[in-house]
Amino acid sequence: MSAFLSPAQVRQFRQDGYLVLPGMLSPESCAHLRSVVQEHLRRAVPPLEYEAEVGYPGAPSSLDAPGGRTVRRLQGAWQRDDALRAWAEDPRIVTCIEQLTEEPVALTLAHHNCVMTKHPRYGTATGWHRDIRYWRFARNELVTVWLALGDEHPENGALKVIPGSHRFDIKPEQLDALDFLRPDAPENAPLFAQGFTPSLRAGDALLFHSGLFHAAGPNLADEVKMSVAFAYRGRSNLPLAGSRSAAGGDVLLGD
Ligand SMILES: O=C(O)CCC(=O)C(=O)O
Repeated sequence: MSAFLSPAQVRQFRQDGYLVLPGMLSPESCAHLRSVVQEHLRRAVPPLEYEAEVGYPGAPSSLDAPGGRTVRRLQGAWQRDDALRAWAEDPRIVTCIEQLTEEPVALTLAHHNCVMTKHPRYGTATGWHRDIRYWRFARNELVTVWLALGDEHPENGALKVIPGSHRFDIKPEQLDALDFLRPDAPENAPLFAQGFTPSLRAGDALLFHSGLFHAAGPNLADEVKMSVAFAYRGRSNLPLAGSRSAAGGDVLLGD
């Protein structure tokens, strides 16, 4: 198996549950992807998910309310555009995921597979959660690759992570009905205190484990924040039959 990550980076991912890979895309490639995203937003190319549909606290109450058509996700990113597909299948990313899963890999089309667009004003915060909460696979061992198309920082709603939290045992009472860490549970206060915002510049990729707790704030800046998110699994980590994870299909990579 070829290598892109150093042994130290693989150890760091196993320990912390995330890893930043700086400069994975050139400024020109990022600018091209941003222009693709802007054009798809302008033409409202489906499939789209709106803030009103996600329904997080502070979201517009309906599609017809002020800000109701604020796009949260351009879904079907792999199917949407050649440049997005090329990024999803980038041989460097495939090699990284092979190293982390220690086997050949597949891209899951059911989850993420989107461009997250966090808009000023109507783009809402996301509570602390593990992506695996609504994914159904044999093992909690998927890896999300989050590509920043612009700089991400706390002011524009960058992702925060709790390092090492993919290894934490969490009691049911620490979670709400949607499996977010409850803000009011006393046991969660020390976890929130460990929250950390990895610094991401345009073209950097953040890899994180499907069991890592992460969250994000609202966008208090002036420009839309755009991030591409794809999720990968080792090929032996199959989606459970009959689940939404299985229904979305996947793409075998690295052949
Ligand atoms: O950008 C955000 O608000 C966080 C998105 C996220 O964590 C998710 O959709 O799983």
